Amino acid sequence: MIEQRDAGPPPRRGRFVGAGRRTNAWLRWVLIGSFLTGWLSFAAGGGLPATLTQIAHAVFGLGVIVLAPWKTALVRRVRRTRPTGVILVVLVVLCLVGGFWQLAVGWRPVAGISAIQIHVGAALIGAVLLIWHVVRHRRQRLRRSDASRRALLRGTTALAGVGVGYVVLTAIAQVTGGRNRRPTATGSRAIETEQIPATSWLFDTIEDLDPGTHRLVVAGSSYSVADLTARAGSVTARLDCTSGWYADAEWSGVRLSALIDADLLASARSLTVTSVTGYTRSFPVAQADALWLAVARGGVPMTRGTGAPVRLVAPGRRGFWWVKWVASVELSSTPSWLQLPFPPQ
Ligand SMILES: Nc1nc2c(c(=O)[nH]1)N[C@H]1C(S)=C(S)[C@@H](COP(=O)(O)O)O[C@H]1N2
Ligand SMILES: [Mo]
Repeated sequence: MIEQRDAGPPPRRGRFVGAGRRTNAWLRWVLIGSFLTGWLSFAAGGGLPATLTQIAHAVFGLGVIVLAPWKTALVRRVRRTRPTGVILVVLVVLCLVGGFWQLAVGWRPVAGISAIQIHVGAALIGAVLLIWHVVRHRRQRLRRSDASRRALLRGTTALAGVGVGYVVLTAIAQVTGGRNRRPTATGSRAIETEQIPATSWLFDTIEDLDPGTHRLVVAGSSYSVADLTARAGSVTARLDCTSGWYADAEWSGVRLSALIDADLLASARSLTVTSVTGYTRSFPVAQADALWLAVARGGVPMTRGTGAPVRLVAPGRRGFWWVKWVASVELSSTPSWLQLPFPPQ
């Protein structure tokens, strides 16, 4: 629509610049929205928060596609394209392909690389380049005339496009990926318990600990793996990794509340679970009842890649909270929200 109206002869340049300003402004906000909702959807454990962030993320992602023809018309007018611009386009395309691949196919890594890894990797590098790109170009402020009736109409059309796209995407996600593999609220698809892969959040090492000698310290008391095994109960929980798979399993373990004195717990604000690798996550003490130190999965000890001999089971939270190779659980007076939202390793 815009291309036809605005790609006219030079005298109409003023109007063209206005359309360009609007396109760039929209695109900028849509990309920022995609980035932020992507992280939010990693933070959401499930249920309504996950559903809402997934919808928002999809809407922003579709917004990028809807704006693409307008942005293409703008880029065509640029005399000299810079390498960063070209790389930025490639990254946005890679990111979209990764996202739609996960949506339609689910977790199916090729050469050890998953769709979500491409999606997030492209988004992270793209975000840096985007900042560079925006800073480098003269800041285009929106003017009052940018909110004209025509602009509003175009905005409505674009929104309708996004809406239709969302319905189509949801339908695709429901019918693809095989039977009983519909995505959940977080967008993950089921895999068998036995297929649970040894998964690192980023670059953590895989530990090889001796279950016979490994000891862990929980709020000042030292426990062997045998101590925990002797007291273990069972909990069924869903391990839902942000790389796009989930698996339900029955874990054997001990609730943290059963290992920590109630008065000690009441005097603290958070508890910090730390791996022998240094990987660490903190939780509100109120959740001590629903956090488990697990020694077995499906009745057999875990493999070394999946956290043997002791790992955390945190039902309702995404996989990156499930600290593997636990070395210690410490009480702290610092609130748990004062930690990095995602582990740095
Ligand atoms: N120490 C440590 N624990 C960790 C991780 C890690 O990299 N290091 N990765 C987390 C992530 S992202 C997930 S999804 C689960 C994966 O558990 P799995 O190896 O049993 O699949 O462990 C979590 N616990
Ligand atoms: Mo994960």
